[in-house]
Amino acid sequence: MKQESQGLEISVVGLGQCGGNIAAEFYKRGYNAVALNTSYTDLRALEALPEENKVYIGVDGRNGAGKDISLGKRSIQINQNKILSIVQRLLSGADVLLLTAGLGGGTGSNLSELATVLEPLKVLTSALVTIPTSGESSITKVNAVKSLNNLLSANLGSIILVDNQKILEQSPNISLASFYSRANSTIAEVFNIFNTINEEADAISIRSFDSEDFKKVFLSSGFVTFGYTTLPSQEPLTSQVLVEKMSELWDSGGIFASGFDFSAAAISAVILFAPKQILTKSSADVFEKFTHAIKEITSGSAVYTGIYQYTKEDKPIKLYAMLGKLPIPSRVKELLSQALDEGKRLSQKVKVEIPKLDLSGLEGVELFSSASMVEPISAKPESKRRSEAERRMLDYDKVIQYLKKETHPQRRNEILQLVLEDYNSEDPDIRRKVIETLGEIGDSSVRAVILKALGDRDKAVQRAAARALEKISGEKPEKE
Ligand SMILES: Nc1nc2c(ncn2[C@@H]2O[C@H](COP(=O)(O)OP(=O)(O)OP(=O)(O)O)[C@@H](O)[C@H]2O)c(=O)[nH]1
Ligand SMILES: [Mg+2]
Repeated sequence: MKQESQGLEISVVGLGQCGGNIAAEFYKRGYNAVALNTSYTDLRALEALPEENKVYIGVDGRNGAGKDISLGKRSIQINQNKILSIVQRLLSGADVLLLTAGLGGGTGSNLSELATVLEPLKVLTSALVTIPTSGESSITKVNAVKSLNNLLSANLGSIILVDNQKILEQSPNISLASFYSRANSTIAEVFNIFNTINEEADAISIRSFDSEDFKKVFLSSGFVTFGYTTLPSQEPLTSQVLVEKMSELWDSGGIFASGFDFSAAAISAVILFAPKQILTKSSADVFEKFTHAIKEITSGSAVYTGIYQYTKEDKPIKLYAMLGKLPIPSRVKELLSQALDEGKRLSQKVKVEIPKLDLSGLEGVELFSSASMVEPISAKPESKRRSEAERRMLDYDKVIQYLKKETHPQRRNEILQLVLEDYNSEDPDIRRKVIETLGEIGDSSVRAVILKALGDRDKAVQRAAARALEKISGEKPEKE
């Protein structure tokens, strides 16, 4: 967070497309944030984040995990040292790490694996995740419930469940293009409001709710949910109005998953902001009665309170409430039954063999003479120009390991093309790595590039080319 902030120092690590998008929204609000993804394309789209905060963690230079959780898991495992050192370097000094992801994809669904990789940092860690809309695919739903189950056994301070379905219902006519960006800014905004409640410039504290109080509720383990609402400003406050408004907030409002059993909450917080004239008109025991009512609703949770007086009279009364250490909400159980139902149907479909066409009637029918046969399609992929950012993200050590093992010619060629393309980089470090990689894999097919690099404009690249040439053919280049 920004230096002057009084709130918790929260740093965000986003995993997968959704995770990265949410991390970028936090970054825009002054939080430190890093995005990890198996997809170059998705990382490139995060314009708000500096290049060094976007980290490619794919396997063998692949672009995305295609909803395959096991591929996403391998990506995290293979890149665990890289992840750990980047998070340690870029997010040092954080009180809390907030891991963000959309549950359902192949990458973000491995958030519990990421939490395990980051454990050596010994920083309190929470997860903020989205759950899919009812219209999303059965694979997404199955992935989401599996992933949530893994999160339940991870060592987390709390889990915040954002319900994409609820966000969709709140703005049904929104275009798909703006849906995610609207949802993400709401998510980061609501979270930020809670983390900075105590910093409201136009209010003085009567009973303060400080960052330690926030930490107690926020990191109480289990699920956490929070929300805020505005009250009509003219009337004196009564505990009845406060309870009504809060119940509304929990039952329907907000962006978080519904269906929590509030009587199971172990910890709660309510914070009230009101202008002086309202607070002086309201009887002293209103807030006491209100906290008492909350204790009843939550069957005796520990209640943290805050009361703030606005210095400006025209501000609306605001009520913030937070519940912590909650069990699984019924919305997740609903998602589980959809996943079971739709997942089973899909898995049966996948098993059904597609009937073959009966082509016996076409036997002997030749339409072309053998002389007009078209050339077979070349296995060589089209070479594609990669951006400098993509070039920086390729992990050459992994490429070397991969190329040393891979024997399939087409797959080998695809990766080799990626490496060769990077020799076009402006950055001499990248060109040097390319040449070192070519030398390591010892493949004579790349000899021409190494020879070209002997005349590179950078001396270190030239030296690397000489060493590489020696490696692949035992040849020492002649001194000029
Ligand atoms: N709120 C919100 N949800 C998103 C966003 N992007 C994706 N989602 C949802 O998050 C879930 C996972 O999608 P992605 O984040 O694209 O998946 P991924 O983790 O990148 O995984 P792969 O693409 O399979 O590698 C899906 O249910 C999406 O609908 C976003 O920016 N905001
Ligand atoms: Mg993706």
